[in-house]
Amino acid sequence: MTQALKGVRILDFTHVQSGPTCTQLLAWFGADVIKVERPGVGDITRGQLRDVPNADSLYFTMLNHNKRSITLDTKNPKGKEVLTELMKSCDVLVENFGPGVLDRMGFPWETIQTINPKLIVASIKGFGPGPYEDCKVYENVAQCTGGAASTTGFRDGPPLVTGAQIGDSGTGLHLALGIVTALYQRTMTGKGQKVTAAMQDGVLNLSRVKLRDQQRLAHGPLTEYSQYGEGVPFGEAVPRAGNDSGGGQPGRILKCKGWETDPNAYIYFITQAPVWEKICDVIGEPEWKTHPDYAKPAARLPRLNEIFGRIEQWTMTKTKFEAMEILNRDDIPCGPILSMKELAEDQSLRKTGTVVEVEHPVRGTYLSVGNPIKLSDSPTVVTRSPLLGEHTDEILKEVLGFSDHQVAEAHKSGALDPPQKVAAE
Ligand code: CAO
Repeated sequence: MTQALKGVRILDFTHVQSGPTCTQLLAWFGADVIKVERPGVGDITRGQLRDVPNADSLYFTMLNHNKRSITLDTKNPKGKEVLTELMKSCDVLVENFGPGVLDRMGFPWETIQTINPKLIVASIKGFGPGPYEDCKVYENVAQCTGGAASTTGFRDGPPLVTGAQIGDSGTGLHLALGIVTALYQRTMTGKGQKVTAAMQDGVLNLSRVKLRDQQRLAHGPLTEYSQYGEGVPFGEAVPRAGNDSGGGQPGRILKCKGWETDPNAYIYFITQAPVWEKICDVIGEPEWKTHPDYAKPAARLPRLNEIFGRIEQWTMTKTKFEAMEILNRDDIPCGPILSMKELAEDQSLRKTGTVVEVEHPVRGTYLSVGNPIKLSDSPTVVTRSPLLGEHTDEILKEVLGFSDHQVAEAHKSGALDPPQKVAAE
């Protein structure tokens, strides 16, 4: 079976997390992704948060599967020449350099268009045009400037960032969609175009429901927020809502059996209106089905703390998995708080390829998140990340048609490292 993006070649100029997540997805869908790295150094994440001496870090390996690596000093004249040839041979250039880097390298959009008018140039920056466009940005800066941090956490605590990398991986996902869309449009226009995704914009897009609530505030209190039931007045901006549900069905994180010693013995419980009567039966409050204070969703809103307190009395008598099983028999939406340890050991995620074991010649076997997007006609096989410059000669010969002599000349110029030999595979 062939893969969806087979035949598409990506010039991958990305580093750290946001860009690499995008190109990794494209590689998983079958694109030939050529990662261009600085000689001697490579992507900075290769050496960050190292757990095994001299091995590429998990940070790097988990973001760069299914790619090939070429080292190239793009500030060296020979390096620029090779880069120009690569631009001619690729369909998409993806980059997430700091603002202005590509221009300073000598490759502004106008120049790239003359090199290859069909090339799609896809970029991630921290901000779009505006006061902050020249700023460098990392994950948490994006979470803070995109509206996520101000709406995450508890009302009486500081803003919080989330462990989910919505600024980096979230924007990578946005960019990947932009790229395949531009590829589709190119099939009709024959032309490349610029695709940009700003991390602030990506985070704001994912925080969309909070901008919804910002506007609802003008028309009255946000009745599904617990502070409404607590009689705490709302201010001018959307407050932090703890674990309140962001949707129309109130929900909370509740303690389960063992919470005193297990930091993850909790369950998310949603009091979905269509199953309210079943909830009343399960928790042992059948009279709430008809009681005017509890029977209808609107009546329950000012009493959410009391209601969830009562439900929690029940969840505390069950483990999170027992509660999940009992509640799902009645179609009551809920979800146990799963630790990373539990997810790593989850056999169903292994079966679907969402969690995969990967072999690496230097670090051995490690776990990774595989492709979370499943295409029935384009299966993903996760292969290990490349060593720094592992495919330099292969790419020069196979993609650019260099002879052995030309490859030797390129190495002499100092623009590239000799390719790394894979020790034992
Ligand atoms: N050969 C020669 N030089 C190279 C090179 C290569 N192969 N690859 C990169 N460089 C050079 C660039 O030309 C640049 O040089 P100048 O500053 O002289 O123009 C230099 O490396 C630094 O590039 P950078 O600004 O992208 O890297 P940084 O480490 O200083 O900043 C980051 C990193 C992530 C803050 C910045 O790239 C950025 O803001 N990117 C956009 C937003 C983004 O994606 N952030 C998420 C990162 S993940 O949390």
